[in-house]
Amino acid sequence: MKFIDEVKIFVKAGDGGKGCVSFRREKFVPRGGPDGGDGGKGGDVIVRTLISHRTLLDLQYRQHHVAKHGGHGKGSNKTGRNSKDVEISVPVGTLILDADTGELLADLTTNGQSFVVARGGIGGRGNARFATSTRQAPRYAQDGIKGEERRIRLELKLLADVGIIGLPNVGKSTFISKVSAARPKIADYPFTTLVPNLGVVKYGNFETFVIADIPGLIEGAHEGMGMGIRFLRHIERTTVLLHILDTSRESFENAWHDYETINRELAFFSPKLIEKPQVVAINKIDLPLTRERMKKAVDIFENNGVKVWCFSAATGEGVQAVIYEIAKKLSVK
Ligand SMILES: Nc1nc2c(ncn2[C@@H]2O[C@H](COP(=O)(O)OP(=O)(O)OP(=O)(O)O)[C@@H](O)[C@H]2O)c(=O)[nH]1
Ligand SMILES: [Mg+2]
Repeated sequence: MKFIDEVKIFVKAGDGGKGCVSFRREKFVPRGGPDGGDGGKGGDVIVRTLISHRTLLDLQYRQHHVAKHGGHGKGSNKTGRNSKDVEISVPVGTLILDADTGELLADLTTNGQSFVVARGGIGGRGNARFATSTRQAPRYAQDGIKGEERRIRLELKLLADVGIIGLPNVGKSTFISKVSAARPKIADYPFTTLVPNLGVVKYGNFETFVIADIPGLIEGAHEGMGMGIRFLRHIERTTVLLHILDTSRESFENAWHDYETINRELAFFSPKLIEKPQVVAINKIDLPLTRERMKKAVDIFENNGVKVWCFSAATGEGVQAVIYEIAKKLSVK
């Protein structure tokens, strides 16, 4: 399924129905009073989160959402019908912004949460409402109020507790598939992951947490290199980052250099991202080459005051310790 995390749509609520001008006509009653009913309310356009929705893809194909007008009032004091609301389903974690001003209108973070993006107009009053003792036969009624319309931008920012960062091919997706039920594509080439994946981790007595696997970052990502840095918005709401390193790759020189490259790209995206606590870990220690380079890499980090874990997502060695460290950091947040 295609993953779309930003769309612009046009929404228009229904206008209120017109009030009616009418007079009672009854047999044997020579002059009936006013009996024009009120117009009905136009439908609202409402955005609502639905847990089963994972992307904003549907909305890319349907960009106009228009609710029906309220029914007009009728004689015999009949009120026009209220029109149904139009509901737009979005994933949990969707932000609603005014597309023209950029103003944030709502941030929908729980399932079933809703926000009215365009309010339907109320119906006009019929002439029956305007009768007074001195004016017993009013010949006027109100028009309905116009429904609101606006252009909105919907932006999805996934909700996860932990974000996995690192260069391409370091084993981010392998890690999430090891510790959760998520089954992202894994392959021995860079940029296998093109869209974020979420996985739920249950570890020991710790509370369940959600982990997000995102595409790999490379130097210059902030200038659009590789996959760029746009998808980093999906780890903006995390509490902890798992920073995975791979010392086995062909072009490997220095783990510290790799670590700083990624952190620079995070900083370019947002200062908030770089301030998040990181669990730093070297993957693929099942490979003899990694084992050989491990000691030196760990030393460099320790000399710089950064603790580093070592694990193998393939065999599972050391994975528990990494999860434990993440869970600990999450529980002190
Ligand atoms: N030997 C070994 N190989 C691993 C380990 N973890 C991952 N790999 C391999 O490394 C390659 C890349 O793994 P992925 O999980 O796709 O890496 P990624 O970081 O998600 O890569 P991108 O999505 O491209 O950024 C695959 O061929 C994996 O099988 C490990 O612990 N040991
Ligand atoms: Mg991947």
